[in-house]
Amino acid sequence: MERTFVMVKPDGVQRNLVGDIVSRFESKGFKLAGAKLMQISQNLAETHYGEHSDKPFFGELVDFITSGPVFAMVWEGENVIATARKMMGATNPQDADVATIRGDFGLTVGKNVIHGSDSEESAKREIELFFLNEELVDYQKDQDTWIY
Ligand code: RTP
Ligand code: MG
Repeated sequence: MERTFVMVKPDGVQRNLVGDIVSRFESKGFKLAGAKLMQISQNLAETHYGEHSDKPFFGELVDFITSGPVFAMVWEGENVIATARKMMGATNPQDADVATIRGDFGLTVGKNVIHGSDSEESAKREIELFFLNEELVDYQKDQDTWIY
């Protein structure tokens, strides 16, 4: 089954949005495979956002993502990578549809509450970057027979 990396950014943690965000993914039918509250180091931030190292906002992005704890998660389920991105909404919360996470909770692109992997390759890379194998759990949930 497909897995993706999702993280509540420091603004979402400070604004007490972790519970709501976890709840949305649970209610949708996805299964949590791993989760932890953590402080991202400078080095991890620069690696994670490496694709943006040439962008003018790179410094700000690294400062922001290391400015407080994040809530890192791995979610599992059919088509979870694309569906998580849909649930998050557009990068700029001002363009994000209502009923998406960024549409409901964000106002500015610099503080847009949540991150989610944008492709299969990113998901694999980011899960490996943030989680040890033994931090991820493979298990059955009774609800799955009512979802699939
Ligand atoms: P993310 O990686 O955080 O999930 O967001 P994303 O895929 O929707 O957007 P991406 O293009 O990967 O950009 C990464 C993060 O950089 C910040 N950003 N700032 N000031 C700006 O113009 C600007 N553009 C992007 C956003 O916080 C975005 O989430
Ligand atoms: Mg991205």
